Amino acid sequence: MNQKIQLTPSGRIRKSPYYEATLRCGVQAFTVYNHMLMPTSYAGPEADYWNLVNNVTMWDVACERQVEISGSDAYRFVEYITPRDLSSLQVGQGKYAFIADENGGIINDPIILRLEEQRFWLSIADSDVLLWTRGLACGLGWDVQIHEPDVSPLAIQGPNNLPLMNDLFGDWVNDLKYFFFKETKLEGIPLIVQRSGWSKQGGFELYLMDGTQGDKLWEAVMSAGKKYDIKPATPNNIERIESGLFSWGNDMGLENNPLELPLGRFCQLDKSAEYLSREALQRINSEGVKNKVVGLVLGGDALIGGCESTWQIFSDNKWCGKLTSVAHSPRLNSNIAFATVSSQLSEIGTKLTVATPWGSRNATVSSIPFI
Ligand code: THG
Repeated sequence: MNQKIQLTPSGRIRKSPYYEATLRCGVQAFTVYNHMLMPTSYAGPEADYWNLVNNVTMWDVACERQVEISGSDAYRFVEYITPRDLSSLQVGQGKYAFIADENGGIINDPIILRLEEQRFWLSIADSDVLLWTRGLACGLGWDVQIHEPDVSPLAIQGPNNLPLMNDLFGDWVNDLKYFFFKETKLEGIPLIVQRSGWSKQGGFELYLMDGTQGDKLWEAVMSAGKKYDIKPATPNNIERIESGLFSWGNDMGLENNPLELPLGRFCQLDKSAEYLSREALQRINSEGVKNKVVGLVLGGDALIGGCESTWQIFSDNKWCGKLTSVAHSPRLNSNIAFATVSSQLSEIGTKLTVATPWGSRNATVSSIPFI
């Protein structure tokens, strides 16, 4: 468990345009996400957490790759892959949506950005959406072109994000509503600026549209951020669990369907556009969902360091699910987690037992978000 391993570099593990900059800033650990190195720690999970929660941070999230869909059937195709109704999605707006297959399985949970009437970006979590959408488009025979553009997001997150954004871009950013975006330039660097980010601390994402200028963008933000004591950081496991943000590949995947998550507002099963997962999801919805993704609070000492793989969950000594993410919340002073459990055990207040690597812990189903 405590043994540190090394990753063998090769062309299959891509480097972000901010890679060199993150090394200069003292990055301590990476994961691999969309076949790209993604920083996961600088000062340590808890110190990074306080920088994010108290101040302002910038994150290399170039691994949130874009899958661009264009062509005369682009809108029809994007509606086809999601149970979310996109009919009100405007040019210049994004929406969070599930991509679901013919069984209702979750392929990914991107933000879908509408760049033109018939041009979209799927800003994806960690799965091979490029390949899946290309295969689907080939089978359908529709007029869509699909590729991965040279786009690399850099996130600015934390309560002091706005004064920094104003210094960088001016006052217009104040009027951007959540998930809306605008194309602009910073010192000649082509960007899309969106009010978004994988935390609930507020902020923006700068989608760099020229990978050769990653270092220049990083330094421009860093030097403007000095005044605000900006710190390099990363998507933070503690904060995102507190905030109820789920991670594809951890808290959900192909074996889950969107109805198992407490995110019903992102599914309109009777939307008018045709979509691939309609039959499966309507059937699951009428038969009843077998499993639910829930929040858990675990008793006992602080569980530091998350889980490397799932932990099993029991009710009356019978297996009933698995814990998929865990952290110790310094603000709540408790151990908080996400888990998938049988629906009949998903009521708030239900008592369960989790088998951790350090022995059994009592757990109680709780509402999400935790904060
Ligand atoms: N930014 C960008 N791309 C991404 C992510 C991101 N791709 C991968 C991953 N993150 C996608 N997952 C999410 C999950 C939740 C949210 C954003 C991306 C999110 N949710 C808000 C919530 O749950 O309250 C708001 C959702 C809404 O109201 O529409 O922000 O972070 N570029």
